[in-house]
Amino acid sequence: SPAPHLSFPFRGLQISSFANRSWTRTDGLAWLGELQPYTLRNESNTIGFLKPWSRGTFSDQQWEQLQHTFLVYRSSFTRDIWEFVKMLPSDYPLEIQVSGGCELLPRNISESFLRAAFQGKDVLSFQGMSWVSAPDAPPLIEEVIKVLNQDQGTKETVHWLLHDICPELVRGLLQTGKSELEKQVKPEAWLSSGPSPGPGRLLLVCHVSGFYPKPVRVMWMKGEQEEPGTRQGDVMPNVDSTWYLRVTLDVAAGEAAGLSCQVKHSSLGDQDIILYWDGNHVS
Ligand code: ELG
Repeated sequence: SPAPHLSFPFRGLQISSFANRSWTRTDGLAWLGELQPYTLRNESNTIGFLKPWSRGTFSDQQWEQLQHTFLVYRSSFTRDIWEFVKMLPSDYPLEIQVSGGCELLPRNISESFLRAAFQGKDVLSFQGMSWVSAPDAPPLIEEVIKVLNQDQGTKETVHWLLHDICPELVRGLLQTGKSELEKQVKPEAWLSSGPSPGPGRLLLVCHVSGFYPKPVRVMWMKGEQEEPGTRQGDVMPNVDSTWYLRVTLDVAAGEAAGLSCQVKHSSLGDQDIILYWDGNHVS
């Protein structure tokens, strides 16, 4: 079965939309592995704790300080962009996405990153102690970088957030959120037939739903052999932070009997789910 998660990357995301000279909004959210502990909506001046364990091991006073840092940043960032727009040839609407975070690695090491995209393309990142432009960023980004690199105070704050706060936050969340992060929820599986792919052909559908965590392996089998025509859909979210997947196989109607769908998931241990196509699934 796929191995259970051992590492939980933390990533904070910022989405800023500038529709025109006066309309803008910035939303923030953060993920730890597959779970979302925080939100910071444009309409709100407080970080929303979405999980009972979101506080981690930080004190109320530390949270007040962090929240203050993000609120100052949000308004400064908006002001900055309005200034930068005057330097750039670009016109509204503008979309800026910033993502940053960290991951704890073995031996007490942690790895951090921060990067930003402009109109959907990477433009800059923070490396060590300074801002650098992305490989094929438009030349004018260099002007933005120059301005950003002159602000020593901000660079120190970014470094502090990435290399001190982030790993410490994650260490706390791994303790307070342990049982939810490491939970194992078994999938249910069922078979159906899909729209016929053509005359004399059947579309066999194997549905797998309700599992956590996300890694799963679902195969159509003939005996011990994987059917090469197996097509995996995308893993889709259910509303309860479990996952759903469908896997299909296009076969000649006469060859469906004896095929089975096999599901491997960490919650099942070695007890794979195996469902046999018995011809009663035709809709
Ligand atoms: N500095 C106030 O990123 C992603 C988390 C970053 C947190 C940075 C927090 C620091 C901050 O808010 C703003 O700085 C003044 O006050 C500070 C103390 O509160 C210090 O004393 C500092 O020295 C002083 O200057 C500062 O205004 C800063 O510029 C805010 C935005 C910085 C920033 N910009 C950014 C821009 C990030 C990603 C992408 C872009 C541009 C993308 C390209 C657009 C065309």
